[in-house]
Amino acid sequence: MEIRRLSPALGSEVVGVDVTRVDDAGFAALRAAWLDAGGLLVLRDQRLSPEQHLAFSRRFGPLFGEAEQLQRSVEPYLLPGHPGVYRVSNKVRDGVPQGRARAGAYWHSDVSFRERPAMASLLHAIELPPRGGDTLFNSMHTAYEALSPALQALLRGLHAVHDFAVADRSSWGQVRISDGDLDGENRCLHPVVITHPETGRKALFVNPGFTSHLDGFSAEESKGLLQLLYRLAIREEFQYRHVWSPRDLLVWDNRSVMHHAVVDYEGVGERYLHRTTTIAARPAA
Ligand SMILES: O=C(O)CCC(=O)C(=O)O
Repeated sequence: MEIRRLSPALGSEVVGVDVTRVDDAGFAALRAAWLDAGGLLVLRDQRLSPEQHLAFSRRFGPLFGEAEQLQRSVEPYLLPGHPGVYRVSNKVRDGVPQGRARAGAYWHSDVSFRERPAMASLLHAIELPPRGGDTLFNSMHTAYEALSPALQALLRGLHAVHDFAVADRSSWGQVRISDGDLDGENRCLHPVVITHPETGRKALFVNPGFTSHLDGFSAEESKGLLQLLYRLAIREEFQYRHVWSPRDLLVWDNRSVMHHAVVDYEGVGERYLHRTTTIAARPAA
């Protein structure tokens, strides 16, 4: 197995590994490479059935869709017979969407609106358009570390409300929210700065996709401060842009990475990917 860093801020590419055949020592090496790369691994050329994708994902931890349900509005997009697999796609067959179209077309950290949000997300490319459909990743460790000590100290004492209802606004109405999704289980409070439980590195933990407001601030103060943080965090030098190849399997750590799908391929071609999502412990300051 060969590991190559992809960008200064985050990401490593791994070639020469078949994730269906890694033994425990191989998995420990992959996991260490993942953490070392700031929480983003690109595993090339993985031929995976949904069962193999799920089996590899479970090695990272319990899955949404299996150990705990995701929000109801994603149910139509789960792979029939495999509720742990969420389909991201612009394909429609006989009027039936084959996955969520325009999924994640805004900066976000998966499922941050739950008390136990997402840990690893594993996205596998099955069909890709001839061009476009890249995904952007941003290191929230690097973003935090680049802030002044004075701003870091202020942020370390703060909490933010994350709310799935915010996705409706951040996606310009593309994310349809089912009634049962607004009953409180998809809204919670997290520290604004979290400490990665495995590496001890601190990361900013707010995102435009799901963060509603800063606790204890006026609406205007909260909006201004969050916009400043997003502007400071989403800088090109903290990013890696992934240009997909068929059979790529990407594993990102939602405790340290935000991501953004670039939906520039409508009318260009069909895109179809499978995502599995593991459940993190409650984030701690
Ligand atoms: O389609 C992509 O590239 C990313 C989708 C996404 O943001 C997600 O699954 O959370």
